[in-house]
Amino acid sequence: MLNRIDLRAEGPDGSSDPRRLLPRAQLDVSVAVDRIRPVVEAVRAHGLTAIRDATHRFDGLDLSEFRVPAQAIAAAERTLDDGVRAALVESIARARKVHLDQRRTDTVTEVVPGGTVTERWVPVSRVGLYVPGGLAMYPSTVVMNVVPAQVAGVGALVVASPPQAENGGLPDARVLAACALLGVDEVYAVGGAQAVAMLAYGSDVGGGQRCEPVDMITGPGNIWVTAAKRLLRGVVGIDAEAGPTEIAILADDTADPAHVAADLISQAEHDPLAASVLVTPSVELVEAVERELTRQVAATKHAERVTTALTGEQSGAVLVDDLEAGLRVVDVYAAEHLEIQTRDAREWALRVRNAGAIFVGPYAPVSLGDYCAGSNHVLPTGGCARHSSGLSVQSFLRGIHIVEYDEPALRDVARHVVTLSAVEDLPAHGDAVKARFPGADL
Ligand code: HSO
Ligand code: ZN
Repeated sequence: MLNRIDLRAEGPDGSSDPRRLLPRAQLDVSVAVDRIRPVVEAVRAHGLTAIRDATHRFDGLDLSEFRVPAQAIAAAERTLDDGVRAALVESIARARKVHLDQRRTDTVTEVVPGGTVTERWVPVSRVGLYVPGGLAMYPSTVVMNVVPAQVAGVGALVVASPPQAENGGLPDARVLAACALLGVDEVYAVGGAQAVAMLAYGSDVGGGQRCEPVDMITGPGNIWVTAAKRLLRGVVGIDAEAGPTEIAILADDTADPAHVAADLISQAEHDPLAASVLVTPSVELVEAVERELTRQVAATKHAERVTTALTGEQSGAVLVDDLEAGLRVVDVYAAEHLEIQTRDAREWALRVRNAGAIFVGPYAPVSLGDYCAGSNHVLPTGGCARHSSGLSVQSFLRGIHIVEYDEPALRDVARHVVTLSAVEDLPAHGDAVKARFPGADL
C-alpha cells in the first residue's frame, strides 16, 4: 500500500533528500487569494451587509444577526453528552497544566551600572479564533487554541465559526459547548473569508451588536480561510498556515506492526492529502506493517480517504541502513508529528532536531497528543518544523524591551553611538545623544 523508498543503496552518507522523495502536497493558496479578495474588501467597506450577502452565497443561509446569544452557548453545554463533557474537561485540564508551565517571567538585565533593559512579556489584547465547520469540525481545536491564549493572559478571546443549517443557523453545538466549558462567551456565527475579514476589520453584526477588530487570528480553516488569513497578514497577526497533517514513524524491529499501522492510518484519516511515513532499517517490519495496513484499512470508517492518503506520493515506507541514517531522514523531513518506536526510544527522541512534536515509545500515539496528552496539537506542517514551533503561550505574548539609562550610563557609551551613526551616515542619530551633553567632545 505504501510507496517503498529504499535509501539503503544510496550509501552511508544519507545524502538523498527525502523532501524530493516524499513530495509534499501543495495547496495553491495564491489562486484562492484572488477569489476571496472581493469578499474581504466588501466586508471592510460595508460590514454587516457584506457578511449577510456572503453568508447567503456560501452557507445558503439568510441571517440578520451573527452574534451567538449567551443562552445558546449555555444550552449547548447543558445538552452535551456526559462522556463528551468528561473527555473535554480532561483535555482542557491537561492542556492547562502543560501550558501554565510555559508562562514567561520578565527579565531585568543590568547592562552597565545605571543602564538596564527589562524584557516584559505582554499578552496580545484581543484574539480571534476561527473554528471550521462542516467536514473538519474539531472541538479539540477550540481547546488547543483557547487554552494557551488564556494562560498567556489574552484579554478578549472571540470565536467565529460557520452557521449550520441543522443547528438553526448557529455554529456546531459541540463547538459552542467547548466554548462554554472554556468560558468563551463572544462567539459569531460567521464562516469563511467573511469571518476572517470581520475579525480583522471589525463590523456591525446585527441586533445592535458589534464585533470589534482583533489583533491576531489563529485557528485552522479551509483554503478560503487560509487565503483570507494570508491576505490580511499584517492588518492582523496570523498564526502559521496549516497544511495537510503528517505523521512520520522512526521504528526498528522492536516496534509492534499493529501499532505502527494504526498510527499511520490515524493521521491519514484527516485528509486524502495527509502524509504517513514509516522510516526503518527493518524490511521485516515494513512487510508486517503492510499486512496490518491491508487488514486495518479494510475495517476503518474512512477507508477511502485513508487509502488515498496512504498510497499518495506524499506517503511511503523508507528503508534505511540503520537508525542513524533514519534519524537523518526524519530530520530532513521535519514532520509535524514524529513517533519513535525503537529500543532506547527516549535517547533517539532527544537527538531529533526537526519535528513539530515527538511521541516516544509504544504508549504515546499521536492521537493521544491530538486530544489528551496535555501537549498542543497545532503544529508546524510542510517542513516548517525546521524553523517554527507549535502553538504555545509564547505565540500570544510579545516581549517588549524597556530601556532605562541614567545620565552617567548614557555619557559613558555616547561616543560609540555617535561613531556608529556616522558610519551609517545618519548623523542626526548621533546628534540626539550629543544634545544631552552640550559642549562635550563626542
Ligand atoms: N492531528 C491534527 C489535530 C486533530 N486530530 C484534531 C484530531 N482532531 C493535527 O495535528
Ligand atoms: Zn489528528
